[in-house]
Amino acid sequence: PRTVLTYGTFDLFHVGHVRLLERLSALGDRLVVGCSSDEFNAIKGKTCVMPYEDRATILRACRFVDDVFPECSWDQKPLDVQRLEADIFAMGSDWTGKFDELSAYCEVVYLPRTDGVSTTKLKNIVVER
Ligand code: C2G
Repeated sequence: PRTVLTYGTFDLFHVGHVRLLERLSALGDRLVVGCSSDEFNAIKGKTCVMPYEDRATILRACRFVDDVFPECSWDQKPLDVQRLEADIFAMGSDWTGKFDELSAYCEVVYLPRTDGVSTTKLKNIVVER
């Protein structure tokens, strides 16, 4: 099956994530997501509201996602592409150009981000008591 591979933290799962995963799933028959582990997020300098298990469970519940595995380092992508026999590696446009070296293994695609929504924005919404 034509396999699409992407990675991300997917904290506070929101419509920007859904719209990306929806478009990615339309590029092939199977969409596999490398979900950043809590330890890797610390390396990325990101603090998450939700722990890995919750973020992975939510991703698995998404109709567009076929499988989820942990992303633990920056340099596991070539191995993942080969292990999963991915045909396409794709990310949102904030990553444009950053993973072009993967074109040695598969197609590399960057899709436009969804403006106006982000985990950071959601985190900063103060809930009035
Ligand atoms: N995204 C989007 N629109 C938004 C927010 C995010 O399309 N409004 C996309 C991002 O471009 C990314 C994916 O959703 O492709 C996941 O976003 P994050 O959870 O912020 O992922 P990130 O921390 O960028 O991790 O090795 C790659 C990293 O793990 C990517």
